[in-house]
Amino acid sequence: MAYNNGGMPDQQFLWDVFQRVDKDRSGHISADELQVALSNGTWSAFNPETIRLMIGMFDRESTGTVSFQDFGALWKYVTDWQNCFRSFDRDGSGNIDKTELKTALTSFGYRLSDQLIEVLLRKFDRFGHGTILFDDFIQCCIVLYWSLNSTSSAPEVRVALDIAEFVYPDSALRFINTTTSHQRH
Ligand SMILES: [Ca+2]
Ligand SMILES: [Ca+2]
Repeated sequence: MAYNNGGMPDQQFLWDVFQRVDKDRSGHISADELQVALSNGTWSAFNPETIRLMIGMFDRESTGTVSFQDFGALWKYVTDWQNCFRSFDRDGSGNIDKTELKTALTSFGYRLSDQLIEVLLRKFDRFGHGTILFDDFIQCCIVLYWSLNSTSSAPEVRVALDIAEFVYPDSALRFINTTTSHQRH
């Protein structure tokens, strides 16, 4: 995941954005509010599963929402993903095809077979176009990251383990254990 370690935007800017996203003025960003605020580049709704994953990451108070205190980190996270997505969308088509996905995952340090790339593409291609949109790309990378960095049995991890089992029957754990070169950039 490409992090540029750029500075945070200033607080006033963030506050303006926060207020626009916080439609009901509750002081917290809910999953629904975040979903409305984000775009995957098409008219289709932003992947609710990606929203859930992101809220969960920045929901330090475990309320199912994100406070202004944590909003800056969330905003930066989304911005970093946008830059990352654009950099891997080599042909500027607004989505990631198989070749672009392979380049992206390789650059993240994942050494995956073409077969597994194909399975990931099918798994996260919500619209059956053979390509992955921005929101699904985030979900794909998060699920992959967690599955390779965790021994927990969270649902997201199970999904990725299922993918591994599909490709490598009887050897999913071996696959997980041997893919150790992944790392954040
Ligand atoms: Ca709200
Ligand atoms: Ca593309």
